[in-house]
Amino acid sequence: MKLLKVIIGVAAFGLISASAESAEASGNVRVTVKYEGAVRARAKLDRSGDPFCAKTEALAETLIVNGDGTLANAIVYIKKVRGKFNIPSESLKLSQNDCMYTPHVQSGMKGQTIEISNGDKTLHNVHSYRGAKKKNWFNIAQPPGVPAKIQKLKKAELVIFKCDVHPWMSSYVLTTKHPFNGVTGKAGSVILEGVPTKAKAYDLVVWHETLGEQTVKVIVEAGKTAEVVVTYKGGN
Ligand SMILES: [Cu+2]
Repeated sequence: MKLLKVIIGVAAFGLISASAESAEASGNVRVTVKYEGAVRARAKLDRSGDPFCAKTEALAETLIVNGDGTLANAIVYIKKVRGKFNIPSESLKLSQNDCMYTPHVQSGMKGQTIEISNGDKTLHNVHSYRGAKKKNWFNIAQPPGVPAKIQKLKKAELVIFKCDVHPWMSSYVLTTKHPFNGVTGKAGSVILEGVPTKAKAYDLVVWHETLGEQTVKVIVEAGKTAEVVVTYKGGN
């Protein structure tokens, strides 16, 4: 009986290592996010309520279209990827400088920590909301000079950070169970590298804070880079 168990154990181990080997084949996905529609100048934020914040000017970040028609601050991620992936030991960083959250949008992995700091000579109040239902999460005051708050991002979800003192301040952090996520910047595209190949197409999600979410299919082939273009249609 004991021997039989050992044999079954070895057979199961053989299966696991075989599937791990096949999972090593991977490819890349390059996602370019475009915006079609009228582009208006970004509004200047009214920050007169706080004398410290009023010293500097800042523009609204709700829609940032690059000069080449691509869209910044869109989160790109693959919905589900099988396998276990290492969680980066480095914290995500969220700073409050000149009364704005920087970065405005970022992505990381479930289980990663985020370090929230205040570099301003004014009080900020970090109020966070998590998941699709925007459930209240932690809410802390950060007066000038306090040490950074380090918080673990325990779930794969979207977290929104707001400031109860300054209503124009907001930041978005999306975490996934794998590392295949990113945020478009000035270049308007993201490369997801080393995505395991799969016989069927992956669901690829693009999210933007005001333009919403789109899901497209992408097939990842070994050693190749799949090119995906996702377009948001804006108003006239
Ligand atoms: Cu604030």
